[in-house]
Amino acid sequence: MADYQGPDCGVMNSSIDFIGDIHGHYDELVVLLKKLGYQEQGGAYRFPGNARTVVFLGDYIDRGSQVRETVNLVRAMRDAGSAVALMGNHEFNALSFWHENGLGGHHIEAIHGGFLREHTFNKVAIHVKTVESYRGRKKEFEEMLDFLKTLPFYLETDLFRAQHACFDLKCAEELKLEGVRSFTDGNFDELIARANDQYNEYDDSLYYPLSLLLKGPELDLPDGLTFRDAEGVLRKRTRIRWWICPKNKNLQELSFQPGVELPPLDVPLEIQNRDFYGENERPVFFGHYWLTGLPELIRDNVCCLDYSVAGYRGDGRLVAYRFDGEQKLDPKKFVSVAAM
Ligand SMILES: [Mn+2]
Repeated sequence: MADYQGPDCGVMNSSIDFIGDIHGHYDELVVLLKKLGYQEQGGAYRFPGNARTVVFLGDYIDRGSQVRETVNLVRAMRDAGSAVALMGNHEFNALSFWHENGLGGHHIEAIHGGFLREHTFNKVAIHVKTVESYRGRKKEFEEMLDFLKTLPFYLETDLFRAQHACFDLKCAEELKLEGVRSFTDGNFDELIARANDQYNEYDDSLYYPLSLLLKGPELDLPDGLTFRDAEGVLRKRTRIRWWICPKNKNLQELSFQPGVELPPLDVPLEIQNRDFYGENERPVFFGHYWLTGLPELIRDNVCCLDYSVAGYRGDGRLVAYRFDGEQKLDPKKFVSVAAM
C-alpha cells in the first residue's frame, strides 16, 4: 500500500485488458489471465515484457467462495504494476458496513445503528461469503479493508473511461475539483461519512457522485410497482440505460434490469432531461449489470463486462475485453471463461 502511486500507475500504454466483476471466483480469474497470455511471477500475473496491463472493474468480494484468494491476487497485480484495480459498489458497501458511525467526529444522525450501514438481515447476508473467507484471519481481514480504501473510483485517459457502473462527466468533474480519486485522498473517516451522507442538504456530500459511478443512475418506479432482482430482493427502483438519450423514452425503453420486463409507462421529466453518454464519446468500460449469455457490445463505444460469473444459475462467465486503443470497439475482442 505504501508504494502505491495512484490510479494511473501501470497504465503506460493503450494495450489494456479490462476484466469485469469477479466476486470471489478466483479459479476462473486465473484461467482467464492465462488465456489472455499473462504469466505468474512471484504471486502476481504479468504480461510478457509488461506489454499489457489489466484494469479490474471492481466487485472482487462477496458471493463466491474464494474472496481472500481473489483479493490477494488483485492486490499483488496492483502492487506489481501489472494491473489497476477500481472500486466496485461491493467494496464501497463493505467499507461502509464495517465503519462506525461517528468515527473521527463525523456522525450522520439519520443513520440508525452503530455503523454507516445498518446491520439488517439482507445487508449481513451480502457479506457472509467475504467474512467466511477470512474466518480466523482477523488481521488479514483488516488489511483487506485497508487495501479496499486505496481503490480509485474511476479511470480516464484520452482513449477510454472505466468505472464500476456508470460514467458521468459532472460526477467525475466534481471529484476532480475535490481532488478525491479514492478514499485515501484525504481523511478516510471524513470521506466515507460524506460518501454515505445522502441526507445533507448543504451538499458537501459525496453520496451523489459516488453512487452514480459505483451503482449507476436509478429511477423510482411508479406507486405500487415492484420486481424481484436476481437474488430475490424486492426492488422499488430500476437501473437505467445511461448511454441512450432519455428524451421521450418510456419506462420499458429506459430500464436496464436484464431479465425484468417493465411496462411502457411515462418517465418523470427530470429523468428525461438527464445527461447521457453520447455515441461520439471515447469507449467506456464497466461491470455491475448482471448480464447473461455470451458477451456482446452494447454499442461500439459502450462495453459492459459483467456476465454474472457468480450468478445463482451457474451459467455465468468471467469476461475480459482486449483493448488496443481503438475508438470503435470490436465484438471479436472479448475473451471469456465459463463459471466453474
Ligand atoms: Mn457485481
